[in-house]
Amino acid sequence: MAGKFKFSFGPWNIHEGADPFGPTVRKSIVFNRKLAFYKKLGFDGVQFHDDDAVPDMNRLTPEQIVKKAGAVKRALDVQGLTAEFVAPRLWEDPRTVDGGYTSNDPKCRAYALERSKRCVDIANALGTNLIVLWLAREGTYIREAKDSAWATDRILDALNVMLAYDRNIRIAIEPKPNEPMDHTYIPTTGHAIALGFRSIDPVRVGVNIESAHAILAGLDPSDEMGFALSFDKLWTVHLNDQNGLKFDQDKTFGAVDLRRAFNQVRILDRHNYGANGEFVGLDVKAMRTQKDDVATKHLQNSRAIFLRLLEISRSLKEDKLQVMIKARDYEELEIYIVNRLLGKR
Ligand code: GLO
Ligand code: MG
Repeated sequence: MAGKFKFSFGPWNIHEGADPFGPTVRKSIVFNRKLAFYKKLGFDGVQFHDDDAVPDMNRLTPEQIVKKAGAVKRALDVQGLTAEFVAPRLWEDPRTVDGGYTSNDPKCRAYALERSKRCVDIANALGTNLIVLWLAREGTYIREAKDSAWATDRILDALNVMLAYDRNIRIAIEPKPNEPMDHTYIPTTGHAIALGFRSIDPVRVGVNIESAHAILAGLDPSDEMGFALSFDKLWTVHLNDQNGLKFDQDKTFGAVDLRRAFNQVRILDRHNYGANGEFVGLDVKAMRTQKDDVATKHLQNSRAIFLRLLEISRSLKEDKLQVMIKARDYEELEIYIVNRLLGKR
C-alpha cells in the first residue's frame, strides 16, 4: 500500500544556501540539471514558480512565455516527470514591494493580476491545472497602512479574475501568518477556505498546507490538514519541520518533532490523501552547512521519514487503539504511540 503516495518538490528546494545574513555557499545548479535529481531521489512531481519555468518572463510576450513553457514541458516528459502546480512569484518585482493584489498602488495591483494570468498560461503549457497562491507580501508591517477588509476583498477579486480567466484551473491558497510580512492576510487554513467560498466558483478553490506555516500560527499541522480534508479542500501539502516560533525554517520533515510529523502522515493516510492524484509535496531546505555534493539529502531524508512513519501508522493495532479510546485510557494510548515511535512493539 505504501506505493500509493507520490512525492514532489520545487527547484528552489535545491539551493545555494544564502540567508539574510550571508551570501551563497554552494554552486548554482541549472534547472535542467535539477530535473535529473527528481527520479533518483524518489520524486515524480515538480512544483514551479512561474519564473522557475520561464525566467525573465516580464520581458516576454504572452506567446513567447507559452512557447518557453512548452519547452520545459518537453524536458519534464523526457525525465518522466509531472508538473504538479505553478505559483505566481509576486514578491520579487519592484511593483510588488507593497504587496501584489493588496498593494495601495492600482498600477501595481494591475501588474499582479496580469502576472497571475501569465502564470495560468504557464500552468496550461506545463500540463497542470493547479495554481498555488502563497500570498507572500499581501499584508502589512504596520496596521494603519492598509485596510484589512479591503485587502480581503482585493484578494477575493484576484481569485475571481483567475477563475474567470480559465474555467479549468484550480487555486490552492498556501496560508502563512507572517514572514516576510509582520502580519499576512489569510494566515490560516480556515481563512483560505472561507475566502474560497466567497469566490465565483468555490469548487475550484482549495488549500496547500505547509507544516511550518501552521506551526508559526501556533496550530497543529495535522489538525489544519484534517480541517481541510473534511471540506475536500486539501489539494497539496508542503511538509517540513520547524523549531518553534522562529523564522520559517523549512527543516527536514520530522527532524524536529517526530510525533507531530507522524500525525500529519496519519491524517493524510487515514483520509486517502492522494486518491485524486494529489502529491505529497516537500518544502524543505538544506542546512547552510551542507556541502555541494550532499545538498539533496534533506529531500531524500524527508521522503524516507514520511514512508517510515507511514509504516508505523499502518502497523498500529486498530483493535488495541479502540479499547484504549473506549476506556478513555489516553495515558495508555500515549505510551503505545511513543513506544511505536521508539521502535518498540
Ligand atoms: C514560503 C513558502 C514558499 C512557497 C512557494 C510556492 O514560506 O513556503 O516556499 O511554498 O513559493 O508558492
Ligand atoms: Mg511552502
